[in-house]
Amino acid sequence: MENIDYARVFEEIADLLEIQGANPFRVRAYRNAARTVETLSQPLESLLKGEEQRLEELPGIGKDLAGKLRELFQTGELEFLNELRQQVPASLVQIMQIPGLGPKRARQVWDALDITSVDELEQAARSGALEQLPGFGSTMQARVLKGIEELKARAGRFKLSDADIYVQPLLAYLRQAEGLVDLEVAGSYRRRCETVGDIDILATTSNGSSVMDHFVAYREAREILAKGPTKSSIRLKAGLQVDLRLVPQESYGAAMHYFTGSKAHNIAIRGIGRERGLKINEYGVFSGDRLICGETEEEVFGAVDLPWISPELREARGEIEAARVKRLPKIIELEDIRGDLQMHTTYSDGRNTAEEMVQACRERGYKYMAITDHGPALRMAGLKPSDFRRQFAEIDELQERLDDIRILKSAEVDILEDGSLDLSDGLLAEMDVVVIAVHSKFNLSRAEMTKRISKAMQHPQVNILAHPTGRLINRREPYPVDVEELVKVAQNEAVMLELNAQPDRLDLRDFHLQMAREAGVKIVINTDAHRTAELDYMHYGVDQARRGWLEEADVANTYSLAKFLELMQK
Ligand code: DGT
Ligand code: CA
Ligand code: CA
Ligand code: ZN
Repeated sequence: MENIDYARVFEEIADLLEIQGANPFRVRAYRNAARTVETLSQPLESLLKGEEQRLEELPGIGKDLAGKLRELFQTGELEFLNELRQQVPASLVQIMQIPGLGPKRARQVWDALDITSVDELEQAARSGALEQLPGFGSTMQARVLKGIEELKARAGRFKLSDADIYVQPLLAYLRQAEGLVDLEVAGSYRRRCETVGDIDILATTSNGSSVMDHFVAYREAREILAKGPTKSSIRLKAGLQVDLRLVPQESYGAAMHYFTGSKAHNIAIRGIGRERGLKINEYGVFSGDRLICGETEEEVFGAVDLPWISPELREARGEIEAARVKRLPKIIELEDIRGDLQMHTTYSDGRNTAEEMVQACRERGYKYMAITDHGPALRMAGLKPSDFRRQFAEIDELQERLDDIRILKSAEVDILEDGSLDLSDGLLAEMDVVVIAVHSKFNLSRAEMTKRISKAMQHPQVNILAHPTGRLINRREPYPVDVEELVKVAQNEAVMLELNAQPDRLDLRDFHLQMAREAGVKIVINTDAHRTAELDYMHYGVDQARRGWLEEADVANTYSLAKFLELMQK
């Protein structure tokens, strides 16, 4: 089992406990432990094989939870979870994910209407039974129906970061196959889409059958869906489907191009080929029956007089036209990043101290960073003005000892319902950079929400709008907001828009980024790290930025410190 599988078990326990109405601290303990396990920098199983002592030293893992991890490791099961599952129908957990229906309401529909599945819930909502329940009403009923629709639309899609967890070990395993020559992932995974439906792997080999035998024998396969000489499919224990195709060397580039997609991009390229009397498919580029080329992707693009186009751009969003007139963007790379402008510490809900975060940023070669703990509006985690002043004094002390990195004083200031901020102008004036974000009251109308955020952006001291749409991939839809309008305000007010690199946020989205770039608005890619290891989420932000056509110059945290500070001037 991978770390994330252990984390999922703790998440499930937390969900089930929450539906049962258990003590919130107990629920939180499981969620914290899940996060610890998920972001561990080494395989949990290497710790489990060692002394239990080291396991218990992990943050949030006490004796009890260490024991549960050990039981899972040794038996593949957990008695406690099995008991919980018998007490609560599993589908209630799914119901609980529907926006508007937390654990309390999931429990309520179970008790009152005996509903235990999403289908039953949908029926109850359509028949009007749901709105009769105390505290529901017709608005909530409509919201639930919309939520169910969204839930169905995303069913079975994996976040890119989750896919990475399973794909990387699988590739390492496949590379051991006898006779393997080339091996690469195509599809949405190669285009670095924020979620993937399945994984498409291509290989060339000198010994086809042994590679396929090796593939279907993978220990993490739950099911063999198909096995043939050129294509096999398995489903991993985690539920992810993986297709492996063996292609002839002379078709490798054509197959890579075809299976990388997107489908819309392929169709457009094939159309250009047809205009020139060429047939382009996964086997190659043909003139009549004659294979002209297809061993590399460059050849395929070259056959229609185009330069090679980076996979992240292949969405039929103008890349072919841009390539034709030699205006393809030179998209940003991870190495271009020089700083990270959003992260949390133990002052608020982060797990590492300010000093540890600074050290970790230095290790990543950054020249500047901002510590952005939450303002007081955020319950549980928010800081009082006096806490900020204490932190700023600590930053001064840390800074005194360091000359290779600049630590910017900052905060993730809350945008209140009326568009005002939760910290005073006086305190904001003591900061080097001011980051603002919405963390509450998501249920405003689109017009109200846009007005609220625009007003906050007009505050003269504000520099960066963080995670502008508030969505959580596969968990929470964005709040309704007019992003085009926010881009305009950003342009007028010289406010930067964040691309939050947390793999379940990736907010702004790729097409928003393209829009911002066209308006000349600067983007900042921030990890919003809550622990040092999460600083490495930067590459997911960069992937998304590449999908958004961003070049180095479009991204504010690729500049030198001096230039970055200058960009913030209003
Ligand atoms: P996914 O798996 O839903 O995240 O998205 P993709 O893009 O990986 O789609 P998938 O796995 O169905 O197919 C992989 C690629 O194969 C796709 O990006 C383009 C190509 N492809 C699939 N079906 C067609 C088709 O009907 N026509 C063309 N031209 N290409 C196709
Ligand atoms: Ca796919
Ligand atoms: Ca596929
Ligand atoms: Zn935030």
